[in-house]
Amino acid sequence: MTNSRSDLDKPLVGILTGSPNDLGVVEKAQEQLAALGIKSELLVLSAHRTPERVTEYVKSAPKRGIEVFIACAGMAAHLAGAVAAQTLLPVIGVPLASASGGMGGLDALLATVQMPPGIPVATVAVDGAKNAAYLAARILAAGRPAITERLAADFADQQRKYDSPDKPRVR
Ligand code: C2R
Repeated sequence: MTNSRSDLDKPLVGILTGSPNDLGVVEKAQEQLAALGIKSELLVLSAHRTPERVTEYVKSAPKRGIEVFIACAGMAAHLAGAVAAQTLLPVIGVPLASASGGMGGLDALLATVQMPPGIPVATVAVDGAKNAAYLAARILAAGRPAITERLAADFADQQRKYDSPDKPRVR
């Protein structure tokens, strides 16, 4: 790893989701990464429905420069765990409140977060696609000052937006 990498012209994050029906939520991860100047690739792949394709993708992605996976799934959400089982790259899991039913995301949350020791999945909130992007950006920021600068600017924006010391609520 060099001290300052300037490789932001190619995808660094691989975003996977279990169904085309998830895309409305999952696209928020890709949008947030783009807002931070990070390219990503987004694919519909399923550990249940297309397991060989998941393996093929996870094994080939690092050769193309992917450094972090974001895996999103609803209901019996095995996708993030199946990815983490086949790579040493960091895997961020996004449990989804599936449009097709289920238990409002609690099913997917438990399936994603309860990984056996040694096979970690960094799990964000139900439908937390945006935070998955922020977490991926923080991981990628090591050695990439351009990402750190964008994260810092975004952080400052949030503080400005939510901090209102000049407008106390008085009752
Ligand atoms: P459909 O809407 O396509 O029937 O899928 C998807 O993420 C989706 O939320 C229903 C739900 O099944 C999820 N799914 C998984 C996996 N593949 C699809 N949990 C997996 O591999 O874990």
